[in-house]
Order: sequence, then structure tokens, then C-alpha cells
Amino acid sequence: MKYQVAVVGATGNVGRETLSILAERNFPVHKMVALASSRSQGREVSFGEREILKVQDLEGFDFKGTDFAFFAPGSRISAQYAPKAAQAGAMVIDKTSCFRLDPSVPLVVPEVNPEALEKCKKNIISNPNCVVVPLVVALKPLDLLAPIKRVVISTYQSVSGAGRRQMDELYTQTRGTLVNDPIEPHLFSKPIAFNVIPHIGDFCANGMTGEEEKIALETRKILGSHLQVFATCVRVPVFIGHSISVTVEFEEEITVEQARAALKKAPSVQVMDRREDKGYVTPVESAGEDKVYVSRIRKDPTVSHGLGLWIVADNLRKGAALNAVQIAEKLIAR
Ligand code: 11C
Repeated sequence: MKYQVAVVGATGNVGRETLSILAERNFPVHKMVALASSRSQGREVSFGEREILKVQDLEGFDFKGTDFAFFAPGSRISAQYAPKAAQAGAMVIDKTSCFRLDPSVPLVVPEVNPEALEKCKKNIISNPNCVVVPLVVALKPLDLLAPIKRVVISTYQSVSGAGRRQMDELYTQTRGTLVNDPIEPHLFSKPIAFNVIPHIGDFCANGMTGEEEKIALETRKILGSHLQVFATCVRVPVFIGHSISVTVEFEEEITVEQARAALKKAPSVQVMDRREDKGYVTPVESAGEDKVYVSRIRKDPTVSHGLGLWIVADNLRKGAALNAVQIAEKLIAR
């Protein structure tokens, strides 16, 4: 069986990656439609090496006959159009934060909580935040070994998570700095070239940022409310690949060897952990790859039962587009 598929937000980073992954994985498509705002109408996007698609205006599009609709526009666009697509009969897989905390919308990472798909009531499934996906892929096998009590993370998030124009800002600022022609920050609040910015999302009343709140709430929705999450999110001058420094506190003792063995067996995880030069993965190496890389597994002696980890993944692939395509593949398999 083949499906009619729509990609909404087809000109953005995640939309284009979705088209490319659907083509790479030979997703069974009989008709592919690329949608975006009227501003992008008529632009061309590639569907793998097979096809060039003309972008159509989302506003006038009738989703009747669409089987899968991958949404990767802004959250407000998803709020407006995803329910329309779902009502027209499309299974919506939404990559924005719009519905993630809605109790009637499953928030799914197929290797971690596929059972949540059973609870899909509105024809909408949410894809988690691009830090949360790799985080839960790595934490789930550890949580099965010994329940996790608390997770403290610091993120090192690439500019592609923010968008295409933010990638351009890093490029032009870097070049400008090197040729002594500094470019003022425009999309980021402070210079991103040769700098790091501890601010992703809007500030909340409690001092957290939106990204930090999302990470805590989404991780608990997926893994369970038995664990607490505290995050500090930082934008770094890297184009693709989010990294996470993680400290995990367990209810019971778990050794480094047990953790390493469980992670080695876990789906989508690649352990790369030699305690020597180059024995770990950096974001540049994760770009274009599908795995969640885990390095620097070590004991945290400052708490009763603690481990430290370093996690890296391509934020546009496993963090976003690939996970969404895997959700659709899981639905087809069922
Ligand atoms: C970033 N993680 O790197 C964000 C992008 O919740 O879907 C994804 C925001 C989200 O800026």
C-alpha cells in the first residue's frame, strides 16, 4: 500500500529534512505534497533525488485524501491547521510544541514509548523537542535498570535548531568577525559567533526559559513523573548537532559497566566511549547520522547513585524529522 503524504513547513530546516528522509527510507508514497505559507508558494524543494516539488499554499490546501501530514511550521500554524488536517482524515505528526502536553495527544519516540500510540484520539501525534528525543532514547534503558530519581542537564544546542536564518546569522557573524567587519546580532539576542548564549525560548516567571521548561515536562510525560529534570539550555556556534551533558541520579546503585552494557543493547544508541583522545563523539560527527551517540559514561561520586554521560545527536534527524518518519513507519507496521 502507498500513501498520500503532505509536508507542512516544507521550506524550513525540518521540513526539508523530512522530505529527504522520506525519500532515503523509501517511505511508501504515491503522492507527495509540499506545503508552506503563501510567501513560499511556487518555490521548489527536492523530494530526495527523485522529484522536485513546487510548494503549495497551506491556506488553500484540502487535506482530504492525505494519509500522513508531517507538520514542521511554527507552533501557531500547527495550532491552526493541524486540527483541520486531522479532521479531514490525515494522521498528523506534529513537530512543533503545540500539542505535546495535551493529555489526549501521544508524545512519541518509537524506541521508547510506542505504547503511547494506542492512546491517539485526535489523529494527532506529537514529536518531542529535539533535545528530549536523544535524552529519552539514552535514559530509557538506564531507567529500566534502576529507576531514575533526578536528571540535571546542560545543553549545547546548534543554531539549526533555531532555523535557517539563524544558521545564516552564525555564518555572516563568523565571517564578519574574521574580516574585522562585525555584524550586529539580529535573530540571537547576543553575538553567536565565537560565543555561547544561555538563553533558548522566552523567559518564564520562575527564571527558567521556555526550552528548559519543555525539556522537563516532555521528558516526564514520556518516561514518567517519578523523575525530576533540571535543564540549562545553551546555544552554541555549531551548525548541526545538539549535545547534552547529563548527570543522572538513580534510586539504586548502577555501575558504569551495567550502564554501558544496557546502552550498547538499546535501539538507536551507539556507545562511543573510549577514555582516550578522540574516544567520544562531537556534534560535527553526528550531523547527517541517525544514531544517538553516548560517550563519557562515568560515575558521579557526589551523589549516592549517580552517573555522568555525554549525549550527541543530529537535531534535525533523530531530534526531529527522522523521529517523525519513524512514528509513521510504526503506525504502518501496526
Ligand atoms: C532549538 N530545540 O534548538 C529548539 C528547537 O520545541 O520544537 C525546537 C523547539 C521545539 O532551538
